[in-house]
Amino acid sequence: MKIGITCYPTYGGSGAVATELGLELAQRGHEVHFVSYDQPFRLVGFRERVYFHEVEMDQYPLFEHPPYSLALAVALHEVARTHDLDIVHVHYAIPHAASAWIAREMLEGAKGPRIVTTLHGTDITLVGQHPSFKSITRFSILRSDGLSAVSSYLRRETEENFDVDRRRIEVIPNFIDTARYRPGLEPCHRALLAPGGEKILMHVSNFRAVKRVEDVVRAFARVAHRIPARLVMVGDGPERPRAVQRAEELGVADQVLFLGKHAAVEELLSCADLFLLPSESESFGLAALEAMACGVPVVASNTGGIPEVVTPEAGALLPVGDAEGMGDAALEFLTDEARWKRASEAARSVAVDRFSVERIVPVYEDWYERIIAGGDTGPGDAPPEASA
Ligand code: GMT
Repeated sequence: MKIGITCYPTYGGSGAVATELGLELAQRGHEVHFVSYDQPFRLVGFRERVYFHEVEMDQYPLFEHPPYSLALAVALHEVARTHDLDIVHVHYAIPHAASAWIAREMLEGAKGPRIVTTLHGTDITLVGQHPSFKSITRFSILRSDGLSAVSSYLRRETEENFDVDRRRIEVIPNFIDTARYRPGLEPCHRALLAPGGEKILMHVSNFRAVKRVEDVVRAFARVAHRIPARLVMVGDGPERPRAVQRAEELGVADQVLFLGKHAAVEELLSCADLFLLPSESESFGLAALEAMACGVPVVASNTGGIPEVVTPEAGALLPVGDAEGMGDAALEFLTDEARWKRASEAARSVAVDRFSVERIVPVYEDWYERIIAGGDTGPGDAPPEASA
């Protein structure tokens, strides 16, 4: 198959999943064309059958906001036409699903690629519900030939908020390369991160408000006041200054390391003792799955799709905002070696048994094949239902 993939190239779960999927599909013999405004952050090095097409955008003084959606539509149209794509898979609906739809319309009757959209999270739960985006989000996802959501929770949200028939939405969970993300990876940076042999708590995110990074620090402080511990914060974003300030207020600043963005997070995760994900909302929680694959127990918020990933054996789920409860739960794992070991093994098993590349990528291939076999009468050709 010839597959076009569009995603956000920046530090974030949807771009990570899209890139890993593309690379894995290429390894399985498909030709994969990434189309985005920048090289996705996990797309590094040369790979056979993998191409990257940068979306060209001219700056013009009239544009306060350059019309990226249109430039992306042109790029997708061009790549679909010149490479005769079978399928275009867009990750995160806004604006990618609309751009893909325009690109296919531009083929003007010529047989175009099928379009599939994977819903990842805030495209449905937050941004997509804003009045300035809601109708176009609904229109464009209904025009997709296939729709997938990364969790059952997200499918329910889409059904309820966008009035989309749930039978139109496949739940295809995110996946993980369990050979790359594994416990005991070498080189392990434990001695550098915690030179005094302290326990290592870790958080990886894009530090947006939804991640509640101050709660990460509050939970950590609860632990650090009881046992020798270090908090390693990986990633960057608008809430970082608040997290720094909170660490100072709680008297733990010396024990918190802000490492900034890292593409190879597995090198860090595999030397963590506990992962914290106290998000306000999370449709899946890919970062938690990455930690679990490395055998790291997770303490997280009991919200959204997180319970579909973090099982009670692999960690602990607490109400959103209960940072003290999260700190106490973390302490229970970190002060009881047998309990920690059971949770670590359970976390790894969940990742391997339910979310491995080997298990999930063939599900995507089957899905593409079914959609392509559906010919010209896919649901994307049906007129969208009345606006929500
Ligand atoms: O939806 C977002 O906020 C962005 C997106 C991203 O690119 O990081 O995150 C979502 O997609 C990830 C991959 O499927 C999920 O693991 C995250 O849970 C989800 N984020 C939210 O739902 C807040």
